[in-house]
Amino acid sequence: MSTRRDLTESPYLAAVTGRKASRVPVWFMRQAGRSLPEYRALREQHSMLAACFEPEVACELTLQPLRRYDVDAAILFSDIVVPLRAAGIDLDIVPDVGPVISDPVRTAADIDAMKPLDPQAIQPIFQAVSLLVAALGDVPLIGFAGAPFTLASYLVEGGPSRNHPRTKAMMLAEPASWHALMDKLTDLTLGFLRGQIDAGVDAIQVFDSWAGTLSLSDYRQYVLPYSGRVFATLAEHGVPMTHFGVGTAELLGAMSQALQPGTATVVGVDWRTSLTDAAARVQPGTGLQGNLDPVVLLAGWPAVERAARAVVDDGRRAVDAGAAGHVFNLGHGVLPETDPGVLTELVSLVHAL
Ligand code: 1CP
Repeated sequence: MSTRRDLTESPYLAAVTGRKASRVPVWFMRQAGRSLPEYRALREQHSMLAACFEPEVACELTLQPLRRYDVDAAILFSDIVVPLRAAGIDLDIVPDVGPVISDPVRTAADIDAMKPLDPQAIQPIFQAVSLLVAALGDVPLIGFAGAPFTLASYLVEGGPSRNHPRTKAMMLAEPASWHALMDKLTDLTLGFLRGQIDAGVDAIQVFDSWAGTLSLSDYRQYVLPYSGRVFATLAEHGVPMTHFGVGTAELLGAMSQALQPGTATVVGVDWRTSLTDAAARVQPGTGLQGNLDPVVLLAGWPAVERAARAVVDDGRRAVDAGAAGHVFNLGHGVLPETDPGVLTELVSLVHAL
């Protein structure tokens, strides 16, 4: 177990703990990845999963964007399905597709057969965190995991899905199976995050990327108790926690309830909701992260500049309206076709505003 670094001066950590930041902090979801030629070059030698389980490679892929962009945080290079793999589930991360599960989990017997996280198998990810903490200097490292619902969606569907029909069918028609599955995935998420915290990450983000597919009442009944258990259990570590999903306008209040009020908590917002509206929906004392539409980055610099200024202004209004702080980010991940030069300029602009 390592001791956490003292990063009191970090603008990112100031914003997520409700202190005044010296500048608007900025980082990008998927700042590593296919938009970077150096990423594509290194990935030619390692499959996605192999890269995640090789500490030196995961460390290098995490650092690549920091050499280009003056971002205020690094995010561990890994994937939300990595703990599933380390719990013995046969899966692959297929280029241009995403995670594919060989034997999807669909019956009570399938759920019963699910094993806990193998501490040995997951160790390389925590080693990557240790390497990064030593290499990063004064830049904070964000650890992450998938939320139980988004993990369940891949396990039950067997891969990426637009409407998540089998996942919703299990949730609504076989609630006992659903709750058993979510309980196991909550333990898995907790084990993955605890290991990262013990290895020294400075903050965590929980991705419930596909929660926006649910109605508010289904979210409250079938998902919130489990995401809530993740945050409640981790609150004692005192590490700032961000809760993110896409298309979650109607869920923002519930997602902020899942976070533990009174701790350093942030809700990630996509581009469909203004930060000012989000501030009115989340619990008092919650910070906000977001929310430039990643597609705007493909629309040329004048459009990027206009949109970025609007996000920074909206963030200021959100803070005036009670948000605990604002971290500039995209509303979802960097698209592979994004010009890295635009991101370099965007970081400079946000810092200058
Ligand atoms: O730089 C970073 O952001 C760190 C790396 C990172 C993170 C935070 C990766 C690497 N994956 C993730 C999280 C992740 N993985 C999420 C949550 C964030 C989000 O909503 O984007 C999700 C839903 C996944 C699942 C996944 N893995 C997908 C999505 C599939 C779908 O359903 O549409 C994909 C395409 C992957 C593969 C993957 N993970 C990461 C990268 C760089 C890639 C692409 C691999 C490649 O082809 O090079």
